[in-house]
Amino acid sequence: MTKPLNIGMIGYGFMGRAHSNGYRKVNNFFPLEHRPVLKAVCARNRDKAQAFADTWGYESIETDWRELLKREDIDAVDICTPNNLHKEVAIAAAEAGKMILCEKPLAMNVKEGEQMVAAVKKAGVRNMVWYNYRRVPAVTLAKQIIDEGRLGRVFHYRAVFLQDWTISADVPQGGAGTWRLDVDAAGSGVTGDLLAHCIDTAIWLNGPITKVTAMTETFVKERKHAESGKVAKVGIDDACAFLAQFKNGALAVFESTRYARGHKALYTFEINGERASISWDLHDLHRLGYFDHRDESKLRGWRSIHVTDSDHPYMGNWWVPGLQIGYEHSFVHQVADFLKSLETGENAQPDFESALETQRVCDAVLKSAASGKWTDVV
Ligand code: SOE
Repeated sequence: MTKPLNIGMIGYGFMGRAHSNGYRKVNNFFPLEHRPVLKAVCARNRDKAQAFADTWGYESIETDWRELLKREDIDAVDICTPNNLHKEVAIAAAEAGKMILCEKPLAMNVKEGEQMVAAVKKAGVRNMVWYNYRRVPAVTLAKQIIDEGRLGRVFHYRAVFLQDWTISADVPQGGAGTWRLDVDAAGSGVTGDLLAHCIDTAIWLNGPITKVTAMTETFVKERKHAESGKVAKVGIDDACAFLAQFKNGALAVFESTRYARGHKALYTFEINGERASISWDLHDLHRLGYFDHRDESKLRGWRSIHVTDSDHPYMGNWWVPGLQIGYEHSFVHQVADFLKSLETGENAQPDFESALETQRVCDAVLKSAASGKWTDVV
């Protein structure tokens, strides 16, 4: 018999759906001691909360997150709100003794993140941040290849995350989905929303980033606010590019924008080492590019590894070799790893403390863009 883990979900947007889907599927594919039970979903709007509960099978609804935290039948709180609520909810959840699964980025800035880390440590509650791309099997395979030392010394890391959905000046700031354009709700633009993914993966694969130099641009300077209806200054970065150095000496180039016409969610990275290189592309997420200079020269070339074999990360739990999975499964894997952490006693990664490292890089990037200077990650 599996043990129930009662989930209280706060928020019901895109990520609320992605996480709920993960909770619902995980036990069908991963043998685990615990089983998520969709106990309650919380949103300010009662009708929307009820509609979400009906669609996803939540047993009950709340319209005030504080009431959700008071409930004794909730074991774990999933924070899927806009970023400006992460800190307050997470600290209150920790004080209420709840486990916390928080959507990325951890916080609006490092100061908030530090308070959140202190709160979960003090309360001794299990915690995790949803950086789902680590759990795409091809990305996890990249980690294994690197940890096996196959690349040798790493020289270069290159990552981009490109979108094009905010080019029109008619896209509002604030409101469902478009809160990502409102600096008061999001904290930053592409830096916290998209580069945070690239940075999390980069630190995981190649170690700490020590310094950065960045530039940002806000192409559309004013937008109507969806809630007030008033035209207001846009405070987020629409685009950001930065150079970085890792502690291991490798050089990095990162770029993100929501103005790359034709790209919807093009997250790619390439790593060049002394002996081998790796590349990955979210639009072809089940493949990993691998080049090994030690191959016999007449056969040497970039391999395109179809990461669907049963000895590839997570894949033994899905279909038969050759049949691929997709984006949604990265969330199923993250739930599986979280539930596994209840068995092992170790936090599933990244936990708040580890996600704070990504936040430190984001803050350094924004600071550097403002000052025009190289900035240490502190
Ligand atoms: C923004 O469009 C967004 O949905 C991000 O918020 C997600 O974190 C990213 O995975 C996809 O793009």
